[in-house]
Amino acid sequence: MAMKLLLAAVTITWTAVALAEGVPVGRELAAQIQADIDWQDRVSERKANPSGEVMGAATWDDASGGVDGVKNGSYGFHTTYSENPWWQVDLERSYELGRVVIYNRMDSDVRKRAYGMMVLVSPDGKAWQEVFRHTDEEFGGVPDGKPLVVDLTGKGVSARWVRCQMPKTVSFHLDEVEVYPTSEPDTNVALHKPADQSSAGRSSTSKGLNPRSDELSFTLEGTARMLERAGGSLLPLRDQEVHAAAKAFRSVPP
Ligand SMILES: [Ca+2]
Repeated sequence: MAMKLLLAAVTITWTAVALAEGVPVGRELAAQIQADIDWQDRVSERKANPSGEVMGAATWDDASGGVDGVKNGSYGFHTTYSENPWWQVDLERSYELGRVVIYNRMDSDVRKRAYGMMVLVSPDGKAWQEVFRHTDEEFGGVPDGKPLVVDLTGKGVSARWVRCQMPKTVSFHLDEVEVYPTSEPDTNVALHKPADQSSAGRSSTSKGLNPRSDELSFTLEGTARMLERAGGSLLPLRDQEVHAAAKAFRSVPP
């Protein structure tokens, strides 16, 4: 549904731009844009889900449940049963980290799946440093008021990305992850930030948000490049026309 609305917005905006700029558009272009969306969906599914298990949602979509502010003792995200599964959040800028507070799933007897979890941080989303590793002591979440509190205060840990990862083969799920920087110890800077995870499966669910990762973002520039690579000639657009159309598209209110 979101993609259809997106397509409608693109088509309408493109048509408006086309009228102003004199660019020919029509059903053929709309079909190509839809093909682009379908292609991106297929590629992201294959990449995210090597096991072939049916996905309930895209990885970024399910992962957003770990930072949606909903803490109810159930799972906010849920990977497939896989080797070293991970979940991460992009804080969108670097912070000196004070605390990472992790709420476990408590709605069935699976809380031990998260035991042994590692917390890693990264300045760029590529190079990771382990800053914490849980041992076997119990930790809970909302129902018992005993989330795992990873205290990094005074350890000089600065990062933009925070990742939770399991060092074993397991289904990985948590209720919520909160990140508090030393500069604002009462502000959860992870709330509603872009998240992602290693895989999504039948237990993954859509949280109804718009795509936020670069991989899934949709632009007319991207479509034009994709058609060019595919050898298509349906878009005889000059760079400036593509740029103008993309700029107009981005100005459409969400
Ligand atoms: Ca949540």
